[in-house]
Amino acid sequence: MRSDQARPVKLSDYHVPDHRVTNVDLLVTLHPTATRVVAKLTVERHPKGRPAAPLAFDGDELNLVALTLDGAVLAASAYEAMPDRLVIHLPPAGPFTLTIETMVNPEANTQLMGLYRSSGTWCTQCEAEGFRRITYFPDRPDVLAVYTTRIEADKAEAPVLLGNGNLVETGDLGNGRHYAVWHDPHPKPSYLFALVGGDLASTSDRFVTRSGRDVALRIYSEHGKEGRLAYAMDALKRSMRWDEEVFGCEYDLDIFMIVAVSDFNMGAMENKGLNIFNDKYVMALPDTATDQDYAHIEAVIAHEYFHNWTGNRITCRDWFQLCLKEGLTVFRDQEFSSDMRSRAVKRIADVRLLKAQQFAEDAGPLAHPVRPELYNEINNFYTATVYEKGAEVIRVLKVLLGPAEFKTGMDLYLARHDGDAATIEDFIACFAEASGRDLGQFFLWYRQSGTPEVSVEGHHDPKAGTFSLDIRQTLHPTPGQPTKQPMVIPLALGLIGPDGAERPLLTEDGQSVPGVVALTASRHRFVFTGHTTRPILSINRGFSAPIRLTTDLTEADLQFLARHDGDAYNRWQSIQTLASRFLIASTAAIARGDAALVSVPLIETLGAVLNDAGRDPAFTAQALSLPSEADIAREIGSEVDPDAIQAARLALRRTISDQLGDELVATLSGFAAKGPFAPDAAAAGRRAIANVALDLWAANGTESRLAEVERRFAGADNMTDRFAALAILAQHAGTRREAALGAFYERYGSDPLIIDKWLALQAGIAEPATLDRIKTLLANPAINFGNPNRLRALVGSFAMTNQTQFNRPDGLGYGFLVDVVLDVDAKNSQVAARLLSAFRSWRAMEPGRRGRAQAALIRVANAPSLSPDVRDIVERSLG
Ligand code: 0A1
Ligand code: ZN
Repeated sequence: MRSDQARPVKLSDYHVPDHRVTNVDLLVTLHPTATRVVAKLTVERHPKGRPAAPLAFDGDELNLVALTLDGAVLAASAYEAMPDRLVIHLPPAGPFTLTIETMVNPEANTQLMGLYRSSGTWCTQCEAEGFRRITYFPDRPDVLAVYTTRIEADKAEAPVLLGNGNLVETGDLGNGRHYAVWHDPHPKPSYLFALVGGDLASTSDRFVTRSGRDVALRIYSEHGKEGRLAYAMDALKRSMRWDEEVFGCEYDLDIFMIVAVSDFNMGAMENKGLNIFNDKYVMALPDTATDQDYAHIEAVIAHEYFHNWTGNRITCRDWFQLCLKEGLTVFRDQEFSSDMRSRAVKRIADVRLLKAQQFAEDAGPLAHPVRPELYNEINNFYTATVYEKGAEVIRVLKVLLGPAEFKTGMDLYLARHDGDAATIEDFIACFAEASGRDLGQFFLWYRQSGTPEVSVEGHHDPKAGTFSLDIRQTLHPTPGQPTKQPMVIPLALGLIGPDGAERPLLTEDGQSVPGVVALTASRHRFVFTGHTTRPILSINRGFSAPIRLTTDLTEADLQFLARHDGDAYNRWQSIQTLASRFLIASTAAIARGDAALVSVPLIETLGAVLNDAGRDPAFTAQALSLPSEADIAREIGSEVDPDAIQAARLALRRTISDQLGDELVATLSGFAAKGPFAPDAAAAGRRAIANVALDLWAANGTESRLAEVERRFAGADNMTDRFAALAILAQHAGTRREAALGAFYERYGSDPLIIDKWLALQAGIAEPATLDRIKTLLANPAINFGNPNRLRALVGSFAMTNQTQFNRPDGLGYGFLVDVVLDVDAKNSQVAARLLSAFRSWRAMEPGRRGRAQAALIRVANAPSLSPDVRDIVERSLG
């Protein structure tokens, strides 16, 4: 498998390909088990390649049927065809045509890479190295070719035949067969190739670009599900308009298609003109999707569409540059959602995700730079670090340069590199040139892994009227990086007077400074004047840098900021910091054998937040959502006892429930649903605050309160409210819970995407009986756990979110995950490797759990015949 390059693959070993392909003519004859692929390739030596190099194309489990060069059959001694490689020993010096015939079995393709079948539909997934499972090819992103794809199939089995680019021809072949020819004029790397064949339903629309191109829009799904595509279509049209208006990016083909399939390893894929989606990120109706689903659909539709420029028109030179397209495109989709919804609430949601996923990755054995320098298996680098931190790094750049220079740099990048396979250096050079700045130190954000820790101390000198800040930064060693250099860290800040008014930032010589300071060294002192009374510091506003921040802000300061900070993000952060500090202390008390603590200031602050809910309901919902158990574990950092954390958190929830009952009821009635369901941000915000209030109100488990939740579950007229009520009931053991879970299954049992919600909810129940419940569900023959979404919903949710049960002290949670990973690995190694990465924080556990996690990982390492994907994760996890 994939033996073209020595493993590990190193960025420093990059060299241009010896041969490149400029034109690809494909004939694909679809058959469930024996699909024939004839690839006619125009090949030439790369002028910078090694002059006498043999031709060596990649393959993966391929079966060569025929091979000709310029029409002539090659002698057996002239080439070597293996499942993973085709070598032609003495290829001609000038351009030539290579015709390669291979036979593949889509039905047997359980890896879901290359050409496979999902519910009878033929579809492809070629990123990162899937094209080599279809035909022999230099399957690397710096080989750009023009593709023409002719697809032939049985009309009844596949009335719909789709490819990249524009449709140029269709016709009848007789015998119930037909064909379609698609031509994509834009040169592209093989990972953006796609085709689809099947009996699909669709919905259509049109979009006229700003220069007048009339684009047909089409979204395909299984029959019977086409009624759920309207929101995705709406999100697509909004994305197309927004990208023209904000980034100046216009669509460049006559048709744009999205196909929703039910078996997919990731979220979605940006194939040129033919995006293929996990159906979870396409289909939504008020009765089937939650507000969160709607928001995800909007974001993923936008993300894939935005790749048309950042990823497709400008692609990556090699896979080390993955963040060039992914970080930038996440940044773009975040900006889009911010413009569509509330910017502050979106920022809070993004930072929550970043901390939960990326900070956890950065703190453990799987830490890697945003641009890695070495990999064994590229599939394992589609990570929160490449995506989410990759987006944060671009945000840091924007804060450092300011919006105008950032835009100039971005425009230059889009103009200069259109048609290129580019690098991060190319990208940053555009911003350096546009701004005239040296971005050498900034580049460390791409090279150094780990989350910078920044500590801030404020000193007020009333006599001198100064307020000074002493700031230090530290970056701890991470795998492969024992020593680090100081980073450039922009900190947006404000100084607030006791009256709540923002004070001007004045330096010692009386100069007014903008609201951002940049750290460049390990230590800095900033002195501000004009402060005869002590100001309250608001720092890292809007999460201007992705750092772990500690400050000497007191509890009273944080309470003050929670009410008065003009920066909404920091109002939220202050509440989180208050809650987090309290929960860490309470956890320690419980671990010592004492009772859980009580915090009057925290309860007061939450009460004030609730009373102010009308100002921004969606914000208030975020403000009232306490740090998760995993958040607290991450803050504690070592010797973690998940049971103590859970006890502390549950005790706080009970206190809130008991002491803020009246405020919670008032919120509940104040935000009761009005009128028919609408998925917009304002209506979603009202549902969010009502459901957070309901959850906290019921948290003390009072019979009457749970009965009210049950009533709301039964009476809900949309999935958001119904599922929120079910999630509350699921936290309280007893017949009420089981009845509600049963009723939900009864109603939605035939709808796999909704069953995923039901599975995930049960996987998250924080009780010892959960493991047996999961095992029983996994054995349920009515549920297809061969489907990645089902498996992730049950097993992935358990391992990633159920802190106490995955990390059971007896190690049975770890053992279960290992059993599943080893079983799944042979069928779908990407999904197995992702599940295994749930061990990423094992070293932070207390010694008992740590020992059991290590033993579980060693069991994986010692298993016979691991995939490269799982081998890579287990070796790095133990390393
Ligand atoms: N480029 C896609 C992500 C993706 C990556 C790999 C895949 O198959 C292994 C599929 C999709 C995106 O960023 O959306
Ligand atoms: Zn992407």
